[in-house]
Amino acid sequence: MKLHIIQPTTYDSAGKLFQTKKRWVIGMTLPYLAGLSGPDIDIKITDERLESIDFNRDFDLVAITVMTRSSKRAYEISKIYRDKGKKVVMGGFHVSFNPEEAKEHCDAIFIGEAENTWHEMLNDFKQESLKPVYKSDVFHDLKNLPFPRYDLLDLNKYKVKFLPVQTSRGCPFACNFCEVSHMYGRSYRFRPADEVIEEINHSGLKQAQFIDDNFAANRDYTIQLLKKLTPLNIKWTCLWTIKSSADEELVETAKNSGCYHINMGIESISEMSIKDMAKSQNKVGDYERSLSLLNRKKIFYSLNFIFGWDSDNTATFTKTLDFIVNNKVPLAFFSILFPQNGTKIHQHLSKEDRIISSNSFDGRNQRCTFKPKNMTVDELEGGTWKIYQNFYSIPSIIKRVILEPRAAYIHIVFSNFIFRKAAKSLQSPLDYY
Ligand code: B12
Ligand code: SF4
Repeated sequence: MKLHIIQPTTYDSAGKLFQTKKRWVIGMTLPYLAGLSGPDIDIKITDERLESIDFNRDFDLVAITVMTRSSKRAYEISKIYRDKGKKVVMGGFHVSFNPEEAKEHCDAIFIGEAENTWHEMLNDFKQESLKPVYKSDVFHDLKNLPFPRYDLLDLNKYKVKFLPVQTSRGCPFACNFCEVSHMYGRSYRFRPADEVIEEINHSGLKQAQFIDDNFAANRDYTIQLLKKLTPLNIKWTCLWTIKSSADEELVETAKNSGCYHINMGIESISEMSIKDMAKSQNKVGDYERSLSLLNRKKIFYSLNFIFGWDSDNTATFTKTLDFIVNNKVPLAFFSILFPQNGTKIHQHLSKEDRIISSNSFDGRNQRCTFKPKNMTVDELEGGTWKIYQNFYSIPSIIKRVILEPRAAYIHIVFSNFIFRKAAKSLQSPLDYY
């Protein structure tokens, strides 16, 4: 069987398909789905960000992974294939949260994880009896996961060769905007540490990106894993909560095992906004101490912020900018709250009749899809671009970066200039990854 697995691209601010010759980081979803399919299937994977789809090439089945921002393009790709008589299946976060919408655009959808249903679908396809919906009733225990097929990628197209590795799924917290705790559950599941080490060894790469949403949510497991990682002598990066950065022993163990960079969802510097998003594990008063611990341990970090909370107003942007410039934060990413269907924040805004649009068919960056409480839509959208542009302005880069010698100096300087260019042209710096 010939299977084509696709990650659609997004549209840029001028309404064109966003494509680049190279990506910064390697993605996991496509190689992972290929690994899950097993060795008997002839697989082509296409990341449309890097490569246009050859619609004339013949495949038996097409599988598309869908994020909300790429949903418009995903549906277009599906239509082209279905018009040619091909069967198309879809899965991923957007499909799982918007199944009724996605069902209209393909032959079968997957809700949630694919591990327990993917082979059932492949068999059904061979017998020409595809079901419209595949939904697993239980979460996978994450034992014996297949290795992602990185051999199907052209690694020359990725500037930074950090191998994506997943060690856990789910999150014990319940931030009201978060899709992860809905999709993967609040019980934190993790892979056997030895299987993670085996996967890294198998890849032969000396750099890893742990793509877990909350790496270190189970401190004992993480410390055990990091101790096993130390002899491998690799460099690694992860996403964890700012709370973990206050834990001196954890940070020290991370550094000793090769930690290079940590990304954190700090989300807001306002205690009221942190309350609005039910993210009580983020203690605003502890932020500066956590950031200076990372600086002392020579770990480079980046922060993610979300704007649009009921307590936010136009002054929030100025206060946030002052905080991050004064603390010489190396890199930061700014988003507008996106109330995904099914999340608690969506329920709250719907109850107050404040949802304006679903966003699925637009896909533009930094688009506000609800009525903010203390700002207009224009103020929220404009303010988010403005803080991007001010944070990556020359005076800010000089103060935060150029005059601040620290670990990963060249990487930080280089990224700041790339993100400056992106923010100026209203393209999210995250798109460059
Ligand atoms: C790593 C990562 C990134 C990397 C991507 C690297 C790359 N080159 O691809 C970076 C940092 C660049 C990134 C950027 C963004 N990301 Co991101 N990212 C992730 C993260 C943490 C891990 C993704 C991953 O590899 N998972 C491991 C694989 C194996 O799991 P999976 O993709 O979920 O697939 C499983 C199931 O979903 C399902 N499945 C998925 N697709 C399909 C398809 C089929 C056919 C089937 C059967 C099953 C299936 O089966 C898989 C196995 O069970 C996820 C969160 C998460 N936990 O997944 C967010 C996430 C995917 N990102 C998200 C977002 C919003 C973004 C940004 C838009 C952020 C922004 N504001 O700019 C940008 C988009 C940039 C772009 N243009 O694409 C959201 C998507 C939400 C949504 N509804 O669309 C997520 C879910 C995080 C969140 N907020 O909850 N991201
Ligand atoms: S800590 Fe992060 S992953 Fe966990 S629920 Fe909150 S936003 Fe989601």
